[in-house]
Amino acid sequence: MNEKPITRHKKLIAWVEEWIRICQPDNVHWCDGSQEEYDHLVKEEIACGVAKKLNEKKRPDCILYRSDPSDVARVENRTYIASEKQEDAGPTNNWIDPKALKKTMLDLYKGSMKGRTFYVIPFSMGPIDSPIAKIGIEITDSRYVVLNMQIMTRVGTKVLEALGEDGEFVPCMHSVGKPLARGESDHGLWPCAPLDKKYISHFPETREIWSYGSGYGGNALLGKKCLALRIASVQARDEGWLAEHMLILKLTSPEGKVKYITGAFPSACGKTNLAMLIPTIPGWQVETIGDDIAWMKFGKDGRLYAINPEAGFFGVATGTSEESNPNAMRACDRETIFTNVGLTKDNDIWWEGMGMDAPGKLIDWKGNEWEASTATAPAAHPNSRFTARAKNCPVIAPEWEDPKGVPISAFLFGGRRPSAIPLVYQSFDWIHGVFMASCIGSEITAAALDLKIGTVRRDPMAMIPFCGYHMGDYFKHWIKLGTKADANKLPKIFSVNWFRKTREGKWLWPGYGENSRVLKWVFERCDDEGSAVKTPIGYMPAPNAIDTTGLNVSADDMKQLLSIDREGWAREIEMIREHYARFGNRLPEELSDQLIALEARLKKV
Ligand code: GTP
Ligand code: SPV
Ligand code: MN
Repeated sequence: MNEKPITRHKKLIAWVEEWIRICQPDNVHWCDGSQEEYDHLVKEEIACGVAKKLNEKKRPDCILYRSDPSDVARVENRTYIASEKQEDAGPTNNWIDPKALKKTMLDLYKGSMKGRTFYVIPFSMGPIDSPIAKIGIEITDSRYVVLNMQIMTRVGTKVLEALGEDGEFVPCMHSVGKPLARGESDHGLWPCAPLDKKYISHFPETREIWSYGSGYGGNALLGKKCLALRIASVQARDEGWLAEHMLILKLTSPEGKVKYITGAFPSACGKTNLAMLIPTIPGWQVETIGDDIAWMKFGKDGRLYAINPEAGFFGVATGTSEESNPNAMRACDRETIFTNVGLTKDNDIWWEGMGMDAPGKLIDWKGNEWEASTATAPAAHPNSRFTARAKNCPVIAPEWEDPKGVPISAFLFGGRRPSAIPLVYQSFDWIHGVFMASCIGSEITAAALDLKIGTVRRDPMAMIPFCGYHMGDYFKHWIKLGTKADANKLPKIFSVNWFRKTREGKWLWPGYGENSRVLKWVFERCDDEGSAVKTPIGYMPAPNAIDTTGLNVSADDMKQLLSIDREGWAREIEMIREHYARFGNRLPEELSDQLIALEARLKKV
């Protein structure tokens, strides 16, 4: 145990001491980020029964957790942006007065760590030597959080060294909210508080994060959505950069030319899969820079450079298979934490869509016996996850930790849209692209606990749950960045939709590796090559511009994927109008003008 601070940062020490007084833990440990520390914590978790060691031969250094059934995903209706003024949180965020919220939460934090250890996790979002990186310090009483943070971020003494005696950090406070009485144990169960006691709170003006009651994913690994998106988006607005819910991939052509492309899709809509894709078209190569978050700043050359602030993948397990994403499968061969998947008889893992039948009887994510033939519910929770190290991904790009980032050529925006939205189209210019991104819609997935799965909601830039301020101002920020920049050096903007369905509910587009065909067209468009036709909605691939050699999609289906559905777009216009009405006078005029212009163009033809 490192009980004493391994830093001389006075403000940090004072902050930690204050929380120790409030939370009254039994022990304190400053994390050094070492392998020994990781191994020791794993041993403790296995000894107390909350984690299970997996088959060492099949999955070396892997463990399995089963969470509480009430604590399986982000909880959007318990997530707060507590800005001083309500209007600054905007219509898409939950707001509580920061003083009132702190009072409520302080009452909850009082004595909340009794019987537990108080861990201090110094972490860096981004390579420690990157000018784009930021340091956070997370306090937590969850060993699950410490272990996951060790994979997802850069943790430990080296971060404190970089922080020095007066460096800036984002304070991140977390407790699972389940104090233990003397002699009481968790009995091998996942500790958390009931839903109405969970708070995932952000104080944007003071750049603080307070999380209480949940141990799962984005609710508890505070570097991820809380810091790297909700707080960072506010910092990015103030400092003139972008913090986005985007994958970053490196695309190499058969001629060896390289372009970096980002993609913003809502939760569980295909970022990890696209970031690790294996192209089906010969000679093309995709490598991964990041799978969930991009921080982007303009370089001296006027181009936009992106880093992946994370060091691992907190990926959706369900549906990941040797066929759909072999690179993700390889990344979780070793040193991986699995959460809420099925456990096989030989201590391996299994989930729906893994590409093979369940091997006999399993233990499901709730800890019950499970058999495929009699099961009434899935063995793995639909939002079950793997936490894997980026370095274990076979296609991680050698430059993924380049401190200056990689120059971005294109932004893709998309969502799950069974109808209307074509496979791909390109914006006329930056503002039109911002317009497209601002009205992206997507069917809701299982990544958030409290929403109705399957209904289409508008999710601008895939940031609805993650923008830390008024979304109208966020649109303004996007417009301003583009207006100030050299238009020729800005990323080109595309809308993509891998999720079109037939009337019978079958996928119209095979997706996954076949998405490389769309990437190829995007690549060519970035060089002003690749033929396109100007349509009312944007530039669309000219007939035969998408390489369909060897593709098993009929010409009719291809036509449907790349046509403009008049009725669908008429409905779309109405839905965008409704969506825009939410932002009142904080909706930039440029965007309402874009909507009027789109409507006029659609009527003309
Ligand atoms: P978060 O980690 O929640 O942000 O999700 P993500 O955007 O990284 O989504 P991910 O790549 O994990 O995919 C989520 C689900 O969508 C998985 O079940 C995938 O199998 C499925 N999926 C991904 N790409 C495609 C695609 O091109 N076509 C189809 N039909 N499904 C896809
Ligand atoms: C998402 O929901 O977009 C995720 C998973 O990437 S979580 O870390 O829980 O936010
Ligand atoms: Mn995500």
